[in-house]
Amino acid sequence: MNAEVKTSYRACHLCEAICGLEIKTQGEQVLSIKGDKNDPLSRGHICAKASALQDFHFDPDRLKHPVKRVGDKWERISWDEAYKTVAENLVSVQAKSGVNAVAFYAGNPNVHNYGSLTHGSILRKLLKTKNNFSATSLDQLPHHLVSYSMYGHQSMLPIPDIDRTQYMLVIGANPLASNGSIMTVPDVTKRLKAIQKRGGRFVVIDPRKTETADIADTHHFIRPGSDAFLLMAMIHTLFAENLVNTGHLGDLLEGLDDVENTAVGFTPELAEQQTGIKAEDIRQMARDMAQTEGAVCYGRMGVSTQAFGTLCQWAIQIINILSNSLDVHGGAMVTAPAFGFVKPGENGAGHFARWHSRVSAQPEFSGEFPSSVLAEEILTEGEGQIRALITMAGNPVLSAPNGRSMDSALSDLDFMVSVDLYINETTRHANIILPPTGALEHDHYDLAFHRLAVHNTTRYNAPLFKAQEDTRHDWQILNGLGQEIADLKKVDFKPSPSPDKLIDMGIQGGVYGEAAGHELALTLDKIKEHPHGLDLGPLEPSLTKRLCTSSGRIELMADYIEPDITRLRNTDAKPTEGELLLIGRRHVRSNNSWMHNYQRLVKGKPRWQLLMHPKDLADRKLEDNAQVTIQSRVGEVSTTVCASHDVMQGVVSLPHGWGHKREGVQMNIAAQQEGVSCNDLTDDKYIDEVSGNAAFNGVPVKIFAA
Ligand SMILES: Nc1nc2c(c(=O)[nH]1)N[C@H]1C(S)=C(S)[C@@H](COP(=O)(O)OP(=O)(O)OC[C@H]3O[C@@H](n4cnc5c(=O)[nH]c(N)nc54)[C@H](O)[C@@H]3O)O[C@H]1N2
Ligand SMILES: Nc1nc2c(c(=O)[nH]1)N[C@H]1C(S)=C(S)[C@@H](COP(=O)(O)OP(=O)(O)OC[C@H]3O[C@@H](n4cnc5c(=O)[nH]c(N)nc54)[C@H](O)[C@@H]3O)O[C@H]1N2
Ligand code: SF4
Ligand SMILES: [Mo]
Repeated sequence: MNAEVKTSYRACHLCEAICGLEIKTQGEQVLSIKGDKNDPLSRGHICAKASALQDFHFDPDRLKHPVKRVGDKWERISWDEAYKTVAENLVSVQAKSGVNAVAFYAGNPNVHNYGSLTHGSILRKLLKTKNNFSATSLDQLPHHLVSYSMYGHQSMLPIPDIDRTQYMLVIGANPLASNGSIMTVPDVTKRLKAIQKRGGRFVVIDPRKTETADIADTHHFIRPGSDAFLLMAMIHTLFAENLVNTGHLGDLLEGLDDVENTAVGFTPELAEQQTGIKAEDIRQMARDMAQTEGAVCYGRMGVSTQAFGTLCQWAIQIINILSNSLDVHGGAMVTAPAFGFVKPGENGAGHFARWHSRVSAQPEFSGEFPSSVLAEEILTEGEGQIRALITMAGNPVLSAPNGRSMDSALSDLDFMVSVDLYINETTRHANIILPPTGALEHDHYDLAFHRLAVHNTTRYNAPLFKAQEDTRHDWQILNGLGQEIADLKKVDFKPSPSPDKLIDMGIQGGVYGEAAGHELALTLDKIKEHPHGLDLGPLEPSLTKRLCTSSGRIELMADYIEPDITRLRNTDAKPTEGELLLIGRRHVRSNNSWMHNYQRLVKGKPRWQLLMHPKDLADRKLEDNAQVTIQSRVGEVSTTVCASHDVMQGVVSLPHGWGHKREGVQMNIAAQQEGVSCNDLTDDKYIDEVSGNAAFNGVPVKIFAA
């Protein structure tokens, strides 16, 4: 007899858009995956990756049980043996070489997995190492640092009110491919087009004419890494043309005069030389920001992962503040989530530069060092050298700058354990891999992205399938390892309750809970009664009541701003003769380094080539489709070049996350894909000098026939 057809609703966890899905199953079979039309946030939208959730679930390459590396073979071992071996090795490395000899690297999918978030601190608390790293410093660290300095909390991140804005300036983001970031915005195409339909405009600043730029009212090419000149020139214009209007924030601003001083000399004419955008266009963007009611400036990866990443994110906040675009409808506002509502006294505000890394003295942020120094901390001998590593849901060999040095660093360790689903470029170096269950086998509540969404909603996602026998969820692995380490160290340990219990407490104690006197009196059980999610209303101004700074004011000028302004004044963003500037690229059918093992997503036209302007090809006497060698300070790779008018002259674009053809990678389909790793070229010494965040964009390279 055939099993019954079952319809389930859950959010997709693959990217920040958290689209609601309607999934039909019959027994163990997936019949269809569609958009959930009744999800109040995503309204039925999905992308091509949603269907691949089933490929991931059924992938024969996905690990289900712990494995141990013996020579170049992997052997299945029991969970007990795995926990024991891992704990013994970590504890003995610390006993021999000090607590900091064990390092921890947490990758991006942790943020998409609530059990990893609720239980993530278990190992850190027990191991007490200062060598913590994560994908944050390959990405959005400047956003957190700026929010921490200005608003007093690293998670006080103003989000564009895309559904009400009349003018949106998008800098270094390509939401049509990424589906939005630090702006949870499913169905972004419709929402951007809606701006135009209601008579508004949106403008894109990007060295490539992206999918997003294609539908924008205006697109300006910009020389990679030069955005700080553009943004400072906009600030300059706002003051020079008397356009500053700080609205209801006026009384709360600390250091406004100093901001004006920083902008002295950053004329639109200087910015034109540096960025390639006409001075008059720069002035007009400043005027549009100031003169449009409900305007917002939004900048993401492209401006965060560059040499002035922090200064750019700071300047974006300043532009919003000066143009009456912060904490107003149509501008940028902070969200009101059911869990993790940021307010004074809230945990995890952050701290910065309290200590520094051993080898190159990079600052910690909230207890983490920038991942750009992980390899050197392993490879450089001396007291405090890292000898053992835990990776959890991360692939730094493909995702960190100078991936080849990361690769050799990992093979140099005394011990490595990975909590991961695959044997990939990074985890092949592990001694033990502990695989968690897949997303469809556990429940989920989105801890991170309701907090960053353009509209307040909440939803609980039940598991679709029962976890297979003898498998463990990420949070159970963390509890299991924690217990074993605690036993060896002879310290007290109480396993953390399941994530749903922790979330329920947070929701009940949150702003929609009974404790706060809210009429909804939300509990997790009440949220469960709404399988499509629950609408909690649009974003509303609230920042003034929620500032977490000790002064209770908006601190416009952190200590690090002035020195960085001086650095900018002494910078020339133009490349030297013969060099091109390398940038990255995302595609909607890919997701960082780990979704190339599903035929459905990799089929069709290859998407890993180097894009280059025809004029730059001609200058080098190269043909379209030729095999070229790309050389940077740290390495070289050879790949196919594709002529494209969509990249600015002087710029080349290569996506990250490829380069799977390496010995020992056990991802069958991925390993058949051509394409090299962009991070074999990016430079671990090329960083945002304030935060240490990786500067993936604007890396100088030379290109010639292979
Ligand atoms: N399909 C897909 N979706 C994803 C991901 C993925 O890999 N694939 N990754 C997810 C993750 S982890 C993140 S963080 C988000 C990122 O989300 P986004 O920030 O939207 O990411 P990108 O598509 O990389 O957009 C960055 C843009 O900046 C441009 N750029 C490069 N250099 C510069 C510069 O110097 N100045 C300016 N102004 N622009 C520049 C690039 O050309 C690119 O179009 O996407 C998430 N969503
Ligand atoms: N050149 C260049 N480099 C970049 C970027 C760029 O734009 N250009 N983007 C950067 C950005 S924004 C980011 S966020 C980083 C990402 O960097 P990383 O987080 O290091 O890399 P991912 O590719 O996301 O690797 C995810 C890993 O998690 C595993 N995984 C997936 N789901 C789960 C799960 O539920 N549990 C566990 N335990 N493991 C899981 C996968 O198998 C894979 O090994 O890359 C950065 N690197
Ligand atoms: S846009 Fe993101 S969340 Fe939505 S279906 Fe695609 S991968 Fe999933
Ligand atoms: Mo990211």
